[in-house]
Amino acid sequence: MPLWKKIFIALALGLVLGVVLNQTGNADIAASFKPIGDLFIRAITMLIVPLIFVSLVTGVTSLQDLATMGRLGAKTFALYLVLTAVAISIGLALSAIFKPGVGVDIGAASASNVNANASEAPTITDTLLGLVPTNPIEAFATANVLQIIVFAVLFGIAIVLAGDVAKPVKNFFDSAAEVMYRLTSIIIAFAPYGVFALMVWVAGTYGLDVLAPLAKVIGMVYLGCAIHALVVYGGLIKFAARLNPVRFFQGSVEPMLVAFTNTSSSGTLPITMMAAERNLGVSRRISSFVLPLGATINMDGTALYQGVVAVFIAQAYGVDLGTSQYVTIVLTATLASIGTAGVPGAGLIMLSLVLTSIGLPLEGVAIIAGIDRILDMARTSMNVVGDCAVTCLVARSEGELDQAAYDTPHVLRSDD
Ligand code: DAS
Repeated sequence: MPLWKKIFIALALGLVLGVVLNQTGNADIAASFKPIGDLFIRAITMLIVPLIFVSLVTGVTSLQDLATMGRLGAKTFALYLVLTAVAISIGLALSAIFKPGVGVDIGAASASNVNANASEAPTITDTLLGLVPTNPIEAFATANVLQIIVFAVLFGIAIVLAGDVAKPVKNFFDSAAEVMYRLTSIIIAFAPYGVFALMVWVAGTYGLDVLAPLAKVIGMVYLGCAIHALVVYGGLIKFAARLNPVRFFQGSVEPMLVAFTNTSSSGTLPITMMAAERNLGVSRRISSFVLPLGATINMDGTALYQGVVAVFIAQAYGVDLGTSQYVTIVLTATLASIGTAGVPGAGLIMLSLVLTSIGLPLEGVAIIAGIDRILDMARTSMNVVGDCAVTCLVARSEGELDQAAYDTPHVLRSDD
């Protein structure tokens, strides 16, 4: 049985068992599943730093020339930024049309939530300066993914420029990347167990009642993500890449489901890279460059969520937003999503940046905090699907997408 089926069954069973445990007053039993899910997340997280570094270095050194890398980088960044702005606009439009915040009882909603200690969001300047590591070892030790990416790209460029004298270093990284991919496929085999345990814990902890007062805003985020994925990504895959969109979503299903349960783009990255290569036929050269970048700076789901929630909070507090405030939300949420780390709950922290930019009360974050995990599941899943879409588009435009592999209904298997 292909891995995606095992993961989907695990997710469904976990959801049912979690809801039953919650409804029968056994939330403590559901909570006992969390360590199993955490073990899986830790195992995947263990891969991130070495996998990103060696695969990026290998990806860069495999580029024939630096002009190619410049072209790749320009395409990748342009697609990431434009798609994020489109995602926010969809989120804003949905909230403006369906008005999820009108009539919400702020007292009840915020009372049911833990106090959101949304730590101070970094300024845009801090985010840009912070891209350059003052100590690469510290960047590795603290898993600062953006700094690792910057160092890996520069390190790879230096290998290319050093020529033959650096051949042994290039060969080392080529084989190290192979080893890391093999290790990744070993750990991916445990995804169904991790997904099952996480779903039991989430469904058993949150149950259905906490969702009631905020059901509309949850619906808006999920609807927005579905529209953006199907219409925008599906449309680009079909009309820009001239590929079968159904195969695209089939090929993205493992990262989509794992991201849905672990709510971490970075934590899903090893699986996203395997799926891009094995299911979607993207060359390792492209995927090892585009995906690590995407896992940290491309967060269409997060941006859409911030668009929906900012308008929801304005409506809940009876604040009418003007055109300039909508424009501010688009710009701030786009930049905020670049600075958002690919870890659980990061979008909630960046939400304070968006709310501050348009003068909305930060208490609004407390309203959302209690259901943020539910929202994080959808937005992270879409963040990852967006990364897969851009990597397909870039690979296709570079002639580095294996059409035969893309069209083969081969999906990741746990015995790969
Ligand atoms: N959970 C984040 C991610 O991993 C997204 C978010 O929190 O908005 O992509």
